[in-house]
Amino acid sequence: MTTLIPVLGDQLSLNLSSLRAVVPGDAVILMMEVVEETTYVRHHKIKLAYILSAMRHHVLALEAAGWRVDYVRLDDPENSGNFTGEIARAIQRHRVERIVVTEAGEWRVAAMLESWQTLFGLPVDICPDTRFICSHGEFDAWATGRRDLKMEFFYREMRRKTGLLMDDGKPVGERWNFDKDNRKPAQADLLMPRPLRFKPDQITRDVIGLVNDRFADHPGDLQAFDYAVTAADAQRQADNFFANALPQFGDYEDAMLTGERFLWHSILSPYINSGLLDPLDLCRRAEAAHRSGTAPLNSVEGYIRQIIGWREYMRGIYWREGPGYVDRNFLEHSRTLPSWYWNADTDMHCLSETIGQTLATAHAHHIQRLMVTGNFALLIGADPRQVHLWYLEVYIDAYEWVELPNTLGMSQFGDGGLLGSKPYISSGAYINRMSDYCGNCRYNVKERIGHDACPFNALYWDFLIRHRDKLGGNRRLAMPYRNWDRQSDQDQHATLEQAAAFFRRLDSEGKESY
Ligand code: FAD
Ligand code: DLZ
Ligand code: SF4
Repeated sequence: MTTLIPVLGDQLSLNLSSLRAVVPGDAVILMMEVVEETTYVRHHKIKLAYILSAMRHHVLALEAAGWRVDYVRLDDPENSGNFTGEIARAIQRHRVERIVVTEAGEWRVAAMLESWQTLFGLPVDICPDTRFICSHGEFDAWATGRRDLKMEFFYREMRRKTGLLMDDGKPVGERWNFDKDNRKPAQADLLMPRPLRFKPDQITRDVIGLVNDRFADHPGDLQAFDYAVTAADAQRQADNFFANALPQFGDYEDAMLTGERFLWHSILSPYINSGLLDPLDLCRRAEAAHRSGTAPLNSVEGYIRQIIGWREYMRGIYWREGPGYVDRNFLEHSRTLPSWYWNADTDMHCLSETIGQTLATAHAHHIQRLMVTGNFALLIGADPRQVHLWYLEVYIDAYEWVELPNTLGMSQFGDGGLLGSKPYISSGAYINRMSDYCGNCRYNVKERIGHDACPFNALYWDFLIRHRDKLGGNRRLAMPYRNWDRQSDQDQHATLEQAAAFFRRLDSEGKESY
């Protein structure tokens, strides 16, 4: 009799709670490539190749650690196509007496795990996912009874809990948050750090062939696939980040540059989210870099805040808000996302850069996701569910627990302000301040009206006016509404007419130009 341990594609850690609950000799690990997971959205080809190759490499790591692994490939003719079907088949192959599994990362799969005990008549132990710092219970205890679920207060709890950047119970540098220091625009620089590139080995090449064959209609292509697919290579990527980029991570965290995809970001989210890297370990390394004098506090605090603050907070919100969160649509938006979100064919340079690099690499950094593609989708009133599915599809690090609250909550204001006290919208001025995109654009960022005017400018005001009933009382928007009210009737009319012309064109031809 044996224990079956299903290990899902985002659980690629030797330290997984389910593995710690069982002795290797008594158990068989089941890993499953299944069509339901590969197609619940049209995942970017790079995301598919990354996950499947990392899963195949993880078998080798598990076996080296003494585990017996039963691995089901996508092209196995008997493959049932989903997790539950594969558990049923594995129960036939092995004399299974119980199942031990680490909890799933999203509601859809959690429901499957919950069904197994009744379905198979076997005990099923679902272990908490200890790769996260904050358990569901702790998050609920923190959130319950609070009127304001601001991330900042949660983050301070996590600093206290982990002891990261704390001295005698006080934050290092006597401030919790150095975000104000982290808003510098960047200049192209030959000495800019670059992520390491990993040449695909035979396992990855096989997976690339499989993905090209079976998922030809998914976005992206695999010619330049260079992500790490093992824990050891992911660690090398982390070493490279700490040695070369962390010191300036903070200063240029919000900056964007044409042709520069990575700047001083870590590009480690795919590895953290799938289990190849441990988030707390990365934070301790960042702290050590500060304490040894190799990285300044604004960078290190900023980096740690993203992980023990934003990342943990997003997960807490996802599970607390329940499976109905995905249906929220506070602003009642319903416009179809323009088709050029899938081919970057737009004259707006900020969008063509961000979408172009997303299609090429399955990555864009936070401000590109929030203030370019997210901002534009919000300004045009795109259906938040469609926007969510786009982000889930195109980014290599996208799993619903982290993508949905970021997209629907933070970026699209779909939850009406649970996550942010006001919508993340801006005119072209913000993009111009934080990037060099506007200098390379066919539109003029300083203009609001006319053939060459930057579309973001009129759309920004149109959004505020369209939603005045819902947003007019928001204290953080009082200034823009005052500024609008000071404008002449003629200017207001011209602005709204400019936006209306934009929408007519967008809706009839899918193109944005006037
Ligand atoms: P860095 O800039 O180097 O940041 C360090 C780490 O902090 C990241 O590796 C990541 O683990 C964490 N982090 C930073 N910001 C966030 C955040 N807002 N939420 C959660 N973790 C964060 N991140 C995902 O991991 N998966 C997603 O599907 C995802 N979807 C997003 C959708 C939208 C609309 C927005 C605005 C942001 C989204 N993010 C998502 C957050 C962020 O954009 C990515 O984590 C980041 O760009 C990953 O690149 P990096 O590893 O270089 O991050
Ligand atoms: C995202 C993904 C993909 C594309 N394929 C698989 C797969 O074939 N097998 C697998 O175990 N996991 C895959 N995953 C990750 C799962 O979707 C992920 O584990 C769940 O989203 C967790 O809830
Ligand atoms: Fe984007 Fe407007 Fe700047 Fe063009 S001018 S890059 S559309 S913000």
